[in-house]
Amino acid sequence: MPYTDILYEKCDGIAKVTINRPEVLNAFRSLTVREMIDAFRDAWDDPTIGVVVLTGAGDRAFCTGGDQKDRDTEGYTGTGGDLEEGIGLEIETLHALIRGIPKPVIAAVNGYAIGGGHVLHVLCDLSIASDRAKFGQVGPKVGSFDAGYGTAYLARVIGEKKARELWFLCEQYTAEEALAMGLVNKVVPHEQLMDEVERWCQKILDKSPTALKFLKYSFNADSAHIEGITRLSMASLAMYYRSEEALEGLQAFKEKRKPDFRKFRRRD
Ligand code: S0N
Repeated sequence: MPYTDILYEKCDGIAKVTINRPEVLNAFRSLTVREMIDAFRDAWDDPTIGVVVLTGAGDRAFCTGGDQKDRDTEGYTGTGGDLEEGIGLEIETLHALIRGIPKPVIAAVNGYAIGGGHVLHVLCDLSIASDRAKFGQVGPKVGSFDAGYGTAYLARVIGEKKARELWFLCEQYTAEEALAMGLVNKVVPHEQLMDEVERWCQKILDKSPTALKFLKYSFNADSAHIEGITRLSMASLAMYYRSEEALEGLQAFKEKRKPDFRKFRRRD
């Protein structure tokens, strides 16, 4: 499959998926997600591949989540986004693949990991960050949320208090702060990121693939119920996107202004 929105390379046991939309800080649209799904399925099927690396093109961003310029009251509507139900992105399938692929997935976080992009790195088995990387969730600022893996699994990784802080305050955290809260495995100088990731890949490639597969399944088993929460979350997100409140967040982002959510506060 020729790709438009991603780069996909395979070399010496390593499959590398690069989100290639630097003009929007590697935000993903429907087509991007479909291409990532295709690449992850290929890496799953290919017996020569032992580890997958996920990263973003350019110097500024890993991924900044859903492309807000491709979103309207029906959800995400960009190229390839003709899903009849849901938010217009096959994001649940992508999340399930990153978790399910029986090989370690390493996020090489080369810049902003924000919103749905932050969720992607959280779902990867390991995260190695450039010292320039920035982390955060922005959903409540832009009229969106991921109340599945984005909340429940994040809380497993960094604890309930920090996870709630990330979502309720929508602030950005440095790579060092991310390391301190257990959100990433290692921070390295920006220029050394891909060399360090390569070293981690080689160490993994030397190990028993079957042992790694069963270990990954075993780690996943304890949080497997979150898949059900994710379904609820995406279904409610599709309904929320149709609300005036969500639209205010979206419009404010597009108009580069502060959203006015105060008028939406209700008794329930
Ligand atoms: C990343 C931020 C903080 C960077 O700010 P900075 O450095 O000031 O750069 P900008 O000038 O803002 O950005 C450069 C250009 O890139 C565009 N751009 C950046 N991010 C996006 C994006 N996500 N969609 C579309 N365009 C984007 C800018 O507009 C700018 O373009 P020009 O030069 O033309 O003005 C800052 O950019 C920022 O805050 N970005 C928005 C991030 C965002 O809103 N992400 C989506 C967040 N959504 C959620 O959290 C929802 C939950 C979720 O996880 C999810 C679940 C399922 C499905 C989808 C999502 C999802 O992510 O929406």
